Amino acid sequence: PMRDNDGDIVVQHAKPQLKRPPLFKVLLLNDDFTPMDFVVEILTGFFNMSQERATQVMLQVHTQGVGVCGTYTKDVAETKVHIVNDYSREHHHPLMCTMEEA
Ligand code: TYC
Repeated sequence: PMRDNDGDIVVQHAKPQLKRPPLFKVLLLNDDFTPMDFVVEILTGFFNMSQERATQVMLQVHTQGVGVCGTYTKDVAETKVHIVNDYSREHHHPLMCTMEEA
């Protein structure tokens, strides 16, 4: 057992990990070149959206400049951002995906 300077026994309390992890919004940014169909394909393929929801979100990004694809833990959000950006570059589209703390 550990003792302090006076020789008293010190009980070290481990802090229980009860707190929810910080969440991150994955965002799509508008540009003038990426085809609307390609953005809808991204949203259905990587963010589990229906065709209808994906079309709504795509149009929201198109008109407002930015839109939320989903909210995830940091690791999952980072992975989604990388997968989307890699996929867009492979298809020679400038589509930008990023993230911010919710
Ligand atoms: N603005 C694009 C166009 O007119 C469509 C678009 C929507 C691009 C959403 C990117 O994240 C985006 N073809």
